[in-house]
Amino acid sequence: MIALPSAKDLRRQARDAASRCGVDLDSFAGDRAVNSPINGQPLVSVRWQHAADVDGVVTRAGEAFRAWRTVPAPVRGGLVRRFGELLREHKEDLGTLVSLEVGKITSEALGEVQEMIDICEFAVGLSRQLYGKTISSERPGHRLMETWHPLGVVGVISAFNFPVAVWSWNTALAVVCGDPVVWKPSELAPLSALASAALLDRAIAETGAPAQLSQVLIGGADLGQALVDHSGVALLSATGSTRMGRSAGPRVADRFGRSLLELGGNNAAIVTPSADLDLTTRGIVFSAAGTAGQRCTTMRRVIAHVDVIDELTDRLAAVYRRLPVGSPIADGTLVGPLIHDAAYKSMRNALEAAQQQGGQLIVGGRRRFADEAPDAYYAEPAIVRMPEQTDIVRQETFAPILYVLPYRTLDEAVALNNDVPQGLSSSIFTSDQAEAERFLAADGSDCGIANVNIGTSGAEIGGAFGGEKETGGGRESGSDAWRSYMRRATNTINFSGELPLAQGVEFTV
Ligand code: UN1
Repeated sequence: MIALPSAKDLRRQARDAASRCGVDLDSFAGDRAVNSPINGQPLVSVRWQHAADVDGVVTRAGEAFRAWRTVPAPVRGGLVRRFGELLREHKEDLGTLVSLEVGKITSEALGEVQEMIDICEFAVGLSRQLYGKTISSERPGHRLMETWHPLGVVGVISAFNFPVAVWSWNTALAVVCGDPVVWKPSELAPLSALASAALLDRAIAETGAPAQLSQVLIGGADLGQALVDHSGVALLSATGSTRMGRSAGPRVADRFGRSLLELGGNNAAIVTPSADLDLTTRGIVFSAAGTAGQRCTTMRRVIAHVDVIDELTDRLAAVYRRLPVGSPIADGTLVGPLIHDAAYKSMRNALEAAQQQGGQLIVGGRRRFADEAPDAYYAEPAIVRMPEQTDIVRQETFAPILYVLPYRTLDEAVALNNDVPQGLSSSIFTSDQAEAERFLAADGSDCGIANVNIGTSGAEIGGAFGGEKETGGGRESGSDAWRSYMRRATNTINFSGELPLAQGVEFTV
């Protein structure tokens, strides 16, 4: 049995939460249903914009850019500070919308909003730290330096699984870097997008920043395509499938735009014989089953030493058997629904393929609550023991399937970790420092994120986030990811009163 609130109650919750954030959903009413994965029923219907609208939106963003780029960066930080305060005030409202629209359990939905608050704090500090270098010149009486300037309009395409946090990583940085943002959220999650954007609009109005600094495009893939191709978009930051990135990346490059891609992951943990299996089990379960396996950082593979693989698999299976699957807004649930029927179908297909390729289904994989909620897709997270890393294991299936593979030597384990097309996140569970260092070394994990004794998901905002190979190479969020949102100028300043040329060149007439 699943205790589901009535469809009417879910609709009321969505409406109330949006309204508290300043969004009157009636003013966006249209013919496109926004379904809740909790019951598979419409929460509300919205109007979609058209590709023809994009040019005007980008042009207005360009106007905002020309005003905003000369505002001092610490003043720009003031806007982000106010936005962060509003996010704190409305954390529960946004969390509710995230749960209703994409099915995240309450704690993870609130965690997503916390990431938004955290990146705002980071960006406010950053607004006084957009440092360039001073470099020694080879010529007397000269100085070299670099200056970082605002880049231009930033287009953000975000995915359903982090419907608001990924936009805020981009937006908080872009705004302090002097750039306006045009956002095309996932068509599956327009409500949390409208609510987040309304809070930013309020901060913009209160601080007197240009109104068109933040704009949202509600609609389908054609809007994203128009952003990809628009020469007025200086940076396109896109999160989604490798297929989407393979199309968008070259098109942005073709017009000499900049892109920041955050695409698929196929993240693994290596478990060595010295690993603390209690901690390892907890770390794996959160990363593999959390968010119903729908994070790009979700752990999809465990590469376990032959001496521990049986015990580890037994421990994982025991925890999986008691994982509470159910309504994401009910107390105690840890695994909510998949986003839609296609996600469930891809899970079923992958499980079938894995078994054809020699895999043994250890636990999970069944659909739950199909009688009470025929249009919602709740699935038991699955564990499949694989004899080797077959084709299906090398693919990213955006669902909670964990493949467990054996290894004998650490070199073999590292090779398996790296032998997938994606390169986002990875971890090693070990108590042996040499093994940990080997995993983190130049010939270790080839991923953008490599962890020790924690899972692959749930990164903090302070580090740069992103990965290599088919993950797309982009870095968002913390560290020096801000540089993608600015252009660098190298300046040579001559205060010598002479004109010596570099490289000893003589050119006197
Ligand atoms: C994503 O799934 O697109 O590290 C982002 C994590 C989160 C972000 C995931 N902080 O799991």
